[in-house]
Amino acid sequence: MSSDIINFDATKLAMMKIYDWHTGPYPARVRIALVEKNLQSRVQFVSVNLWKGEHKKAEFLAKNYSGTLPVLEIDDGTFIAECTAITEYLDALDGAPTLTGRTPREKGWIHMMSKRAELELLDAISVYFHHATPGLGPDVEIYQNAEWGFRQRDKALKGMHYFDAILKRQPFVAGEVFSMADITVIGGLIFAGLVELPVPADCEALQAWYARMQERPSVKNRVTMSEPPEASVVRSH
Ligand code: GTS
Repeated sequence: MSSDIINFDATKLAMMKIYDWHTGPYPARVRIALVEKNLQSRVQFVSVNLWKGEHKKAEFLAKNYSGTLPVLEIDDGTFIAECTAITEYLDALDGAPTLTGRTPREKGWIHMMSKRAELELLDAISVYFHHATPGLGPDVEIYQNAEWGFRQRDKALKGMHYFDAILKRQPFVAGEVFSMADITVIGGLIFAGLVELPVPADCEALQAWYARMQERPSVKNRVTMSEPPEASVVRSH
C-alpha cells in the first residue's frame, strides 16, 4: 500500500456537488457508494425535481445531455453522469478501490455484473415505469409504448431469477465481497418496490440477500441523507 493511500484525508478533498432526487433509485446508487466510501461529508446535494421535469430543462441538459440523474460536479467544473462512471470516480479517489475492484480481473467481473444488473433488472424496471405506468406524468412522458414496458417488466422478473441463482451460490453479486454490482441490484429492487413489482416468492436467496443489504447504513439512510426539508413529509418517487 502506498503512503499516499495511508495518508489519504477525505477532509482535504474539494467539495463536490451531486444533482439528485432523494427517492430516485439511480441517485440512491451513488448515495450508497458515497457512504460506503465515507465521502458523504464532501458532497453537497442539489435537488432536481423529476416530477416537475426539471431534468429535461435546458439548464440541466447543459450539465447532462441525457437528462437523467444523478450527476456529479467536481471542482474543476466537470460534470460526470452515469451511476457507474460516478461510482468508479468516487472509488478511485483514495487510491484504494473497494467497490469497483482492485485487480484487472475484479474490475472486469464487477463491471460486467453491474452492467448485467442494469440490463436485466434496473433499466428494465425503469422502462416499465416510464412506458407501462403513468411514470412521471404526461408533461415528462411524451412518448409511451405500453407493450414495450410490459415486456421489460417480464425481463426484470426473469432477471430477478437470474440474480437469485447467483446469490444461491455466493454471498454477494460479484463474489465474496460487497461491490458496485450489489449496489446496482439494490437500485433495481428499490425501483421494483416503487412500482410494486415484488420479488417472486421462490427467489429466496435474492430476498435474503436484500434483507442483509438493508442492514447496511449506506442502504438504510439513503433517502434521508439527501432529502430536501419539504420532502420529509410526503415521500414519493
Ligand atoms: N444510465 C443512467 C445512470 O446510470 O445514471 C440512468 C439514470 C436514470 O434513469 N435516472 C433516473 C432519471 O433521471 C432517476 S430515478 O428514476 O432513479 O429517479 N429518470 C428520469 C427520466 O425522465 O428518465
